[in-house]
Amino acid sequence: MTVYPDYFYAEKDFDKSHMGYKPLTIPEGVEAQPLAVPPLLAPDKVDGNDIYYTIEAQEGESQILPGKKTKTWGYNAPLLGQTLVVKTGQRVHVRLKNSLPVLTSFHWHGMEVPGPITDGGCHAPVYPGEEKDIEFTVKQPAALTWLHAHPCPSTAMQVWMGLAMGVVVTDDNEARLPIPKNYGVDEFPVVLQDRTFHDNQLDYRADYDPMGVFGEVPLINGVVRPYIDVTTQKVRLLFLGGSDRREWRLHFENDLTMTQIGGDDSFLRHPIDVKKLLIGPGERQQVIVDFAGYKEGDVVSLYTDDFKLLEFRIHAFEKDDRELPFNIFTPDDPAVNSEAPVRHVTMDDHDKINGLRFSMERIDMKQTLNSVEYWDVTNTNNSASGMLHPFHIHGAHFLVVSRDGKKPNPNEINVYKDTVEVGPGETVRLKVYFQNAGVFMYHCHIIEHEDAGMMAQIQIVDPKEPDKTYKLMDMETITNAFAEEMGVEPGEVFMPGMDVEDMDMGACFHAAEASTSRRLVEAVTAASRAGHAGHDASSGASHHDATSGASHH
Ligand SMILES: [Cu+2]
Repeated sequence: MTVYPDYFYAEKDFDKSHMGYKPLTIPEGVEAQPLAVPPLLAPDKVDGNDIYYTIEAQEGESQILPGKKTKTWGYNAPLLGQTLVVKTGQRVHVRLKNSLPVLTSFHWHGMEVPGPITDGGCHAPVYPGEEKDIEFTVKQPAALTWLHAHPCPSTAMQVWMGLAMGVVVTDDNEARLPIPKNYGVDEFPVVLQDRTFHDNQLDYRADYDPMGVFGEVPLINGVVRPYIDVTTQKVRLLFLGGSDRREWRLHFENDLTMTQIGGDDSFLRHPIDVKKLLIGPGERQQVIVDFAGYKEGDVVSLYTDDFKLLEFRIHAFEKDDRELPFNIFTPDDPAVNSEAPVRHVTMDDHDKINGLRFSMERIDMKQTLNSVEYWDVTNTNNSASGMLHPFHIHGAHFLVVSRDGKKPNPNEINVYKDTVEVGPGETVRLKVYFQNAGVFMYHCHIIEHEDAGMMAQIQIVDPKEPDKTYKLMDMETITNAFAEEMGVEPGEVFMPGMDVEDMDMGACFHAAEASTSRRLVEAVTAASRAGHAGHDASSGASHHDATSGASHH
């Protein structure tokens, strides 16, 4: 089998080649500890093919560094979340509960569910103290997808606080494959993130950079210096690029080969052997590592660039020489609608799509349900000095057809994806397929870019209901809601880059600052109320009418 020795992207385009890049460090005194494996989320109820869950966004505290605990957010956990496992064909009912002091949303990144409410972008806020019920049928093959907060333009800050969790789809094909699938024993989700700490606390405002925020400390499943105890010959790793800005350039010590078996939304048609793996924000890559050449007591490490990220401590294991079949997945590859023109999407500067910043009430494109179309996605950054922008589409999967008319990377052929890195000056052709109607966002997944407006939306039209319209969120409503929660005037809420006039950049980040704890919110509220004696607290009172589907007080 061919072994691919490189990252498939030009070194000049790597994040480390750019201004503002921050290398990783391990703070003094941090001991190695086992990789945290998020527990599996237990269902509330199972009724035949219907399964019921509750997901609660909550505040908590986490022992990340020695000394003071860090105030963090998570789903049914103080930080990140529990892992939700669903099966293809299942009808999934989820009660979304917001116990945070601010509004949030629950976005199913990689799940092909209807938009815009179930999808959980900015049109589907769940207000503090509220619950909202959604349901969907799992219509896709086995893969690691994820749930994260997406209340634009506060997505980056909420993800920074910890709101991200794995959503694993399983199916019969996966069950048949001779691959490790004993969760937490030989199969591990690996959520790759980075954070900066200020006196052990997160402070998004202090670290903000509109070009994308780098954290200085690695956080792998919430652990700074993790190791895995290897008790089987083969280990399966489900990597998730969960950082706001940082790319992960993974490779093993001693050039140990990784067999890549999956991408964002499916297995690959054929496994491939790689020495190096670049994972951009939002992307997922799935590999099997074979430790046959190691013995009890050995330690072998996974690096990003020259930084040691994760240790594998080898224990005694039984031989496992099961071979993967040549074909591990058969992607559907339906014909492209020949009547549809090729769509052209440009990613411009660090804050625009097709020359425009995001507007919540503007539909930028329409596509017919179940129609497969070509999208040519161009990164218009200067090819000498621009950056990779990870392009993501909600509620869809795509096949990567070509890069500048040439063959795509070997690990993005014949695999379903929803996020793809596009190099400066490069055009990537995608075959895009939506199997649910609604309004869906597409955007750069450098989260600061998306919050700044590098985002647009498409309406997927069911020919059976050609005139259907959707109630969309608007800037005034969401601004008033944030302002009310923070106890500040609407004009003082920072909405980066969106279609809002007269916003004072200097007054930004009340959101980031105030949201770090309820106490702080209360303090800010009290201070603000004292400072604005005439403030009318009812100014945001109409926000609960903004979307259908929200439960009521
Ligand atoms: Cu970008």
